[in-house]
Amino acid sequence: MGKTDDERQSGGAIKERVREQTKEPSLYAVVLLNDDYTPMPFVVDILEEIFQKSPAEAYRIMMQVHVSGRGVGGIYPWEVAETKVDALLTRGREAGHPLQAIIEDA
Ligand code: TYC
Repeated sequence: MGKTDDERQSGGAIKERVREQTKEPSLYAVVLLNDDYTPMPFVVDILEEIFQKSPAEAYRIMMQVHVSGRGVGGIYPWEVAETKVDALLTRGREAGHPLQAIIEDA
């Protein structure tokens, strides 16, 4: 059996193709949306607990959402972003708040 181009170029080991196929995962932004009813401290708690923000950063993001209508909670691979949104929606629903978030291309 003859050697392939990859085998010749890498001294017998087929390594090159593995690196060519490796890709960074696509990233997605979890965007919190404003509403008139969810209490500010509740949103700050969500940002600290689900999005691992410091208290100061959580307050800053919450106020950005309150003033401008939207703000980014974090940027993640798709499945992580979905899990964060699920957790946020569940926490909001259980507390009786209409808090919403969407996923966008980062
Ligand atoms: N606008 C809300 C209020 O005045 C606070 C709020 C902030 C709600 C951020 C949602 O994602 C949100 N109580």
